[in-house]
Amino acid sequence: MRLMLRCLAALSIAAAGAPVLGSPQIVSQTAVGATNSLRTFEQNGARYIARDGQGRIHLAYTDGTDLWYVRGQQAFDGSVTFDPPERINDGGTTVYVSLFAGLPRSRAVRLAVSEEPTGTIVHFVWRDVNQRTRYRRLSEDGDWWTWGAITDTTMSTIARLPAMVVDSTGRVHVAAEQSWAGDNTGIRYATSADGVVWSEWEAENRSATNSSNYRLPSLAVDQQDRVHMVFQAEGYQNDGPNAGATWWAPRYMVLDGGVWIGQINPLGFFYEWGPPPANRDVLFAYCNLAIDDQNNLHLSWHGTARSGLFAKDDAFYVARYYNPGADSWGAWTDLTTLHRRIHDDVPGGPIVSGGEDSYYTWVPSVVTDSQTDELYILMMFGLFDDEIGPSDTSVGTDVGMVFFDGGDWQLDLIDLTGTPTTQRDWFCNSTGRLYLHANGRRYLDALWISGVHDPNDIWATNYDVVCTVLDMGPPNPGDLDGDGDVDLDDFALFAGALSGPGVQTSMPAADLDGDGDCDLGDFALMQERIANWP
Ligand SMILES: [Ca+2]
Ligand SMILES: [Ca+2]
Ligand SMILES: [Ca+2]
Ligand SMILES: [Ca+2]
Repeated sequence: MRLMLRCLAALSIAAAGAPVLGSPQIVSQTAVGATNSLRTFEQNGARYIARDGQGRIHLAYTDGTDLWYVRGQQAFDGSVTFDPPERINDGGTTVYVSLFAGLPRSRAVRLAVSEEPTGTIVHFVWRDVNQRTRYRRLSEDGDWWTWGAITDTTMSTIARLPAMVVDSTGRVHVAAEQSWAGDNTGIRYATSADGVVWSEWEAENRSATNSSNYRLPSLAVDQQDRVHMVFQAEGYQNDGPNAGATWWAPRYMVLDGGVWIGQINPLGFFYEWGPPPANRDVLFAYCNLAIDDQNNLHLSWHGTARSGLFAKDDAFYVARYYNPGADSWGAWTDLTTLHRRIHDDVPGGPIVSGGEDSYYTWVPSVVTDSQTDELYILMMFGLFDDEIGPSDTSVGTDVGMVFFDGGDWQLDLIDLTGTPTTQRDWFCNSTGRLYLHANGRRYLDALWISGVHDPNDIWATNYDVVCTVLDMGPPNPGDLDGDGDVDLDDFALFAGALSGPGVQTSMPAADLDGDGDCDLGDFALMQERIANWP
């Protein structure tokens, strides 16, 4: 009964417009470049944006010809400034561009960041105009950043859509689709200790699972430097036993001691992701794999287990938890539908189970937080098919987020961009981790494409490459001295941070409602935090 009264009191306060602990706030939304393709960040199994150990933001994109690198710095007050773009490729290694559904598909460059004794190294891979998978690094040394030579990963022609991770020794791991005339026969793997000398081999052939194609690899490295990979197996087990069905399943492998070892299908024990019924599709696609600080695996993807219809997608999540004593992982578990569309188009009537809306969702990216048990997943959402063509001029899409607060998933999509609903905001990609700034607040970085399609010129550079930095608030609001509790010692620090309404505080962690200042609204929240501290 007491709990109930407390909840009612909280509701009435909220209704009166009282301040609430801050929800995600956009602190920086910057067009860092321009491109001709909606699909620049389409392979969301790879990362295009990362933070280094000193909090600098590194990102890469293509303008349709060249590949560009941009570095950002975040000041103590949370504001972000970006340096001018630097070209990654040279004249002979411009980006490979194709057409898809009549529109440019220049999805090319990915990056990873590692920390070495001399400083940060930013690693890039891309597929060049000659369909070679190229590598280059940018190395910090004192106050200088030095570009290394462009090297060839020696991956067999044609390896495409590379993903990349770097382990704790600085070794670079790259995986890509092995494609021949659109026929994806396997997954290639290339590795190098120095980014110069490469070796490569076939990680696996599609024959291992009786699949017709292997696609869209995503990589993550664990604390013992084993590399985990998930990719899409199209036509898995010959599509299963039922006529007219098509089955895309995940394939999961681990590189241990230089050998790729096939693992159990992460969705093998979930009925709805098993062999499709006759004349239905079960699609697993565009997966994003992440490993958190406890070595737990997190996997998100979009797919059709709810609709059973191709391209009628929802977004999903599954986890695998690490057991440090046994140095192994338990079963894949916690399957969650990250967003639920009302599928009016499903034979037999719409799938409605509460909390749905009319949006499809695609290409989810996982962000873990080493300070809390929270997870954030960014995705693209919209009302139409994602395979749009040149004449589709009014297709609006947006970038959204759902999150797991440590206890439950908060599944209401939060629209992050604030752009007009007629605008195309496509293929959001995020850093793999929240960044805890020295100012006490956590930041989430995302990269996406935004613009309006020109039906008269498909090659028009009509899209902005947008970097959004979200303020996710302090990990433990009110704990200003960082000793884990919220008490009168913290309150003493808080009193010194009071700035007044609309005035930037000198202690960003004391801005509990996330509006930039430290005023009486934050004071009320601080009182509640202290009063309710267990
Ligand atoms: Ca404290
Ligand atoms: Ca204390
Ligand atoms: Ca205020
Ligand atoms: Ca405030």
